Amino acid sequence: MIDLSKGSRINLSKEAPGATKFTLGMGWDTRITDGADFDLDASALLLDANDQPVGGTSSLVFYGQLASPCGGVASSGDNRTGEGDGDDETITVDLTQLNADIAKIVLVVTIHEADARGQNFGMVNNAFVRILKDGNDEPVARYDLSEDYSTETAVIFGELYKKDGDWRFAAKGDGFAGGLAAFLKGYGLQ
Ligand SMILES: [Ca+2]
Ligand SMILES: [Ca+2]
Repeated sequence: MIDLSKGSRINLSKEAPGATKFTLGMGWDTRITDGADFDLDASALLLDANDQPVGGTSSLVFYGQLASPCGGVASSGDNRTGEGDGDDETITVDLTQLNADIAKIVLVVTIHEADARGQNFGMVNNAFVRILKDGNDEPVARYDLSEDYSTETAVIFGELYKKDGDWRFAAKGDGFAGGLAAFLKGYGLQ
């Protein structure tokens, strides 16, 4: 397994030759607060080669739209607590079904109603993203987000992207304020 650090990239076509289906597992643990729900959500934004959303508002795969129109990207659905060590929410990508316009899949994790509940990534521990070749328990690569976040309410965990015909993964760990709404606004979606 390849241990990724912030900013590192791998070529999945080389590290997992022949694989056409990947599971992107994401996990986190939340610090117990005052009993209010603390719900993180993993979403995947589908972009073309010019970083434009593919299919407008249907370009986001998340708990509100569990699969992309092409069927190539799917969400495991909404985990509300983040309890446990394993993947809390997963995104699966089937390259054989993927709309040919999709060249980048951005994985963003946001805190549901973060501002109303006074929650941020400074209260989140053990965040990670791992890439599994379908049918394999041992990940191809894993990225533990080691940065100390504070007031951020959204973090881009990583990106799956196509370059020179190969699918690659970049470990990101970029945090920002404004949650999912701010993230989507950056792509003209809200
Ligand atoms: Ca959730
Ligand atoms: Ca967890």
